[in-house]
Amino acid sequence: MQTKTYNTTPYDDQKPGTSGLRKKVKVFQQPGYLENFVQSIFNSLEDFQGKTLVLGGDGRYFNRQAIQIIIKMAAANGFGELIIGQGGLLSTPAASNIIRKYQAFGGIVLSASHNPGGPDEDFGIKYNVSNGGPAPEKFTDALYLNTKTISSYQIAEIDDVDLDCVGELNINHLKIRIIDSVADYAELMAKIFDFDLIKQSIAAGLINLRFDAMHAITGPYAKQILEGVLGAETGSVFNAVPLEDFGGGHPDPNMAHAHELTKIMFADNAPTFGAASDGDGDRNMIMGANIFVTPSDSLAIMAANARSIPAYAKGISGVARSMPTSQAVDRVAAALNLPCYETPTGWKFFGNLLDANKITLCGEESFGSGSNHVREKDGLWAVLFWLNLIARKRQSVADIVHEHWQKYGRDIYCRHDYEAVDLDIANGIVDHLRRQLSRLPGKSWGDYTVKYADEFSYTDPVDNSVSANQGIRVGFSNGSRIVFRLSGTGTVGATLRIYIEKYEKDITQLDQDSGQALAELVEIAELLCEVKKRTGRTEPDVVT
Ligand code: G16
Repeated sequence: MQTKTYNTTPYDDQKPGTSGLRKKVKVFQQPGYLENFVQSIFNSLEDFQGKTLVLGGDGRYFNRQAIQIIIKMAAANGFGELIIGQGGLLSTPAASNIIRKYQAFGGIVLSASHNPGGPDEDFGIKYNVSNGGPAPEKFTDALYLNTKTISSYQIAEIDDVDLDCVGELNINHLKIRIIDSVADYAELMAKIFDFDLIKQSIAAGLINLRFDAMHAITGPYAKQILEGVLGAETGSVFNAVPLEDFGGGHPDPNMAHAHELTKIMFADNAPTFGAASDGDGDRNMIMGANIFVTPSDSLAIMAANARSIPAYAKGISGVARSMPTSQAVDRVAAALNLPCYETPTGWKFFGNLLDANKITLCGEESFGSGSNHVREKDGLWAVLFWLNLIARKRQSVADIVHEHWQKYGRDIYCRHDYEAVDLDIANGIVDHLRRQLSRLPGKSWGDYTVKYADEFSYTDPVDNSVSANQGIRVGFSNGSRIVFRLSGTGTVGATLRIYIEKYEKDITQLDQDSGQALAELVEIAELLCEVKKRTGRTEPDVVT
């Protein structure tokens, strides 16, 4: 195989964010832009020659072109085998499973997750290591350094590969395997959950479900598992065909973007269970008839009931949540005497804890939850967890949630996002918050007295690496919290996220409207950060 070396010059904007590099498609289409980043990944790796690389993406616009380029670069750089999802498609959790199952050296996942797709929208790329999880910061820091000094990249002069036919192809020393995107993942799910029980509950009408695949990658996975294997009625999975532009929507499973599902679940005679997943299949939203389960509550409920699920029947070793996720799971951990870890935002921070078996379950407020079965969050896994739980408990989603609140209290929660904020203004807000930290403890507004105010820093208990500046926390003496941080996944300006949480343990107050319950804290948040004053905006772009 002939390979060719191309000279290049660095781009200065290739610093990976919370989950890889996410930019507008047009940025990725600049000459050498994708190639520079991919070569920088390879330049940051050692001893991969002759080994296996997994490759797949969420099918968004530019997925196929990017895959053909990466195949040629992986070939030129000396990988021995490429495992690629049919059509270039692999959900993020499925890619993680394939890396683990076939003991690959690593994988490249192409996705901008819940961000919109299309020629004028977003694309993304990240590298996952041999445990199947996103590369840790040590690697992404080295990768970024490589992007700043890169001077050439290598391409093999081979034809485009037919991505649509499952099978094998050998090109000199390189084996290329195109695999069924769903089969290995479906097999894994059948090992974790009690599929017979779920199937019986669906057949008996105890579970009547709707799943919104949002025209994204989970469509084929959910069709095969929920309808094909578990017998949900045909059409239960809707928006099931993955489209390059997700049908023009944001493939983000929350009530703001999954409005079709939300309408169905809040109608009279709503189905008993509703769920949605995102662009690359790692996020989930859980709903019951006339109820939305916050991701933080979902994690806590999973932890409290893990023994109901075959794979976790012997108990779980511990739990973790990202710092801005509500403290609901902490209460479960305390009651069950389990270790509970608070990590920075980003699934990569759970990897070491899972590998060291310090935790079995983990999750984030950003609609993500998962377990030690892969090293990514997993949307359909969460859906199957809930279905298995409903089938075991023979209770509605609302009853499961209320029973949980009665036992542990309720962490009333919401997140306000201010998107595409001018970078200088956003940095000004963070600086303004930072300057107040030392003066805040002891300060009161109504019932809220600040107990602590700090900037979150995390020391990984496994490798002792330190991640500083991970968001600002203001904690109150009554257990409430306000957290501020800038998103690491946006592609335009800065996104300010404000996370607001109030703990309610009075059982007569558990059903309060969250908007009303959190109104005072929302006002305090504005007094602290001045986002409305500094941006001239009157409300957040998205409330979840
Ligand atoms: C990614 C990360 C998550 C993180 C989320 C939001 O998810 O994997 O760990 O919680 O981004 O991050 P940020 O608040 O920085 O925007 P995904 O689903 O976008 O890959």
